[in-house]
Parts: sequence; C-alpha cells; structure tokens
Amino acid sequence: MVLRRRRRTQQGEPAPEPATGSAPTSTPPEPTPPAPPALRERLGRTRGLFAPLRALGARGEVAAAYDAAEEALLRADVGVETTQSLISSLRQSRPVGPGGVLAALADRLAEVFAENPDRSLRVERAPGVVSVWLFVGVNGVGKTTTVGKVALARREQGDSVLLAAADTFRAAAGDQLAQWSERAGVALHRGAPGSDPSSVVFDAIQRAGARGNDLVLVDTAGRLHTKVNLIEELRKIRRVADRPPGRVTEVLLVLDATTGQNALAQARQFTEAVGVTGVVLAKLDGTAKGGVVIPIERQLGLPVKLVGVGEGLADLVPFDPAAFVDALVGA
Ligand SMILES: Nc1nc2c(ncn2[C@@H]2O[C@H](COP(=O)(O)OP(=O)(O)OP(=O)(O)O)[C@@H](O)[C@H]2O)c(=O)[nH]1
Ligand SMILES: [Mg+2]
Repeated sequence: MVLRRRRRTQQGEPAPEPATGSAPTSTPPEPTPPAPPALRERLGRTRGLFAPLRALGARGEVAAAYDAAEEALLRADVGVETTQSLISSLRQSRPVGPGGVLAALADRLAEVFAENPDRSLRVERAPGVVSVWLFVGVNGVGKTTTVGKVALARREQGDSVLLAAADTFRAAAGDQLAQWSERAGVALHRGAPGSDPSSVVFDAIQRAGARGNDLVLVDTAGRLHTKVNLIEELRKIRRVADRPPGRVTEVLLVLDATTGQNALAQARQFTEAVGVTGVVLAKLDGTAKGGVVIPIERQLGLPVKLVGVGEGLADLVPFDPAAFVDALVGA
C-alpha cells in the first residue's frame, strides 16, 4: 500500500520524531495522493483566455490573431511590458495566418523560458554537508504547504529530510508544519514559540548533521518584502544556515499566482535581500493569472522551478516550460 510505504523510514534513519516543545498533533492519515496532475488541466482558467486565439484557426485574419494574442496575454497578467515586447517580436516574424501567429507565439514563449535553462534543485552530496533550502515569501502565499509537498517529493526521491519550523511568530505555524511532516513522513525540528528563528535553524542543521540528513527544508514566517527589519531577520537566517555543516543550496521564493503582477515586486525585493535561486509559483490552479510566469522569467531572470497546483500533498509539479506553452497555445 502506498500509504504504508510512505510511512516507512528510509536508509535506516530513525523514525520521524515528534516535534520538540509540544505534543504531536494527531492527524488522520491522508488518503493516498493521486498521481501528479497534468499542468494543462490545472491551468484551465489561464488556458481559457487563449481560447479565442486558438479558435481563429486558419480562416481568421492575422490582425485579429494579434489582437486576440494581446488580449489573452494581458488578461493572463503577463503585464504590459512583456506583452508589448512579445507582440512586437511576433509582428517582426511576419507569421502567415492566425495559425502562424499561434505558432510564432509558442516559439517566442519557448525562447523566454530557454533563457533560464537551469531549473534543477541542488543538493550538495559532499560528506559532512547538510544542504539547506530556505522557503521565503510574503504572508499566506503557500510556503508551509509547499514545504510539505517538497518534503514528500524529496523523500520519495531517496533524500533524508528534516523540516525546520522557523516560523516562530505563531504557535499555529509550527503545528501546521508538524501536520505536514507527519503526512510526508519526515522528521521535524521546532523550537520554543517566540524563539529566534535563526537559532531554530541553527539547531535544526546541527541535528540534521548528527542524524546524517541530506536536506533541511526551512519554513520561514511570511514577511512583507517592504519591512526592513523582517528582511534583515531573513538575511540572518541565511547566514546562520550557511554555517557548517549547513550549506544553503536553494533559496526558494514562494509566490502566489493569484496575485499576478504584484508577485513581481515581491520577487525583486526578496532577490535583492537574500539571493533567490528559484521561484515556486503556488496556486496556479484556479487562477487566470498564470501568465505571470512569463515576466518572472523574462524581466527578473528567475527560473520558476516548481508550481503548486492544489492544496494536496501531490499537487506540486516541476515547472515544465514546454507543457506550459502547450497548455496555453497548444491545440
Ligand atoms: N489552490 C491552491 N491552494 C494552495 C496552494 N498552495 C497553498 N495553498 C493554500 O494557501 C493557503 C496558505 O497556505 P500556507 O502554506 O499556509 O501559506 P504560508 O505562505 O505558509 O502562510 P504564512 O505562513 O501565514 O505566511 C492554504 O489554505 C493552502 O491550502 C496551491 O498550490 N493551490
Ligand atoms: Mg506558513
């Protein structure tokens, strides 16, 4: 049974320990998660915006196809700057018929994504090194949920994972992460409520080193990108996490796709502050603003590495540019 397989420990590591500092929450086991969902299906609302363009087929006029492409891009929250740039380069390629416009748009989008070819998630395999992935972002974007999903995915790939509950502002945040650690079948380290998040991260990494864990996933508190003291705190967490045996190999900025263009401002600030290595775009399901992936990649040069497509444990997929482009403009 899949569920039982998930609960078994790996590589002889100790069974997941209950969270320190509070009684473990008893969570009813989740039903077996379904296979990862198809991106096209979950991108239904964003895909819908491109339906008029796709429907023009061979019969319509090229001018109508440009208009339909522009409208779809703007409504999908690609943003004015990137939309104008895409449309003008489409025109330069002089496509023949609406079908040509559609194909040329697919090519332009593929070019944007080809600028950021490395979407890998790094784990340093050197002896005595614990890789650390920090999950950062503003409030409520989906950080904790993403940590849970990533924990399961990495565990299934054979990594031995420890979660660090560095959101010490709210006691409920630790409980929420404890539930995810149980669902994903990985251990959790949490400090006392209100304790310094950097010290929780430090302790978690020491513990991971002692246990021989490969990877520590750090769930940080949501923070506004404009709050200087909170961003400074994040810098400190990063510095501490880089002390041996810790090595920060990913700083993953979680963005909420439903916020569209607003996500760009967040991404700029977090990148400046803590050196984001990749974006997780959560809540791509159920929003028509999925086009924001495009300016994140084109204007900020940040690779979208993972996308969240639902609230369940399995609702996380690696970002596949070809599947994304196909979902928008494919037949
Ligand atoms: N539909 C959908 N909902 C999601 C996804 N990811 C997270 N959510 C929901 O978004 C809400 C917030 O998620 P959290 O993981 O608590 O967000 P957070 O960033 O940790 O929030 P703070 O810790 O308060 O800053 C929850 O209701 C999640 O179920 C997703 O990919 N799709
Ligand atoms: Mg959280």
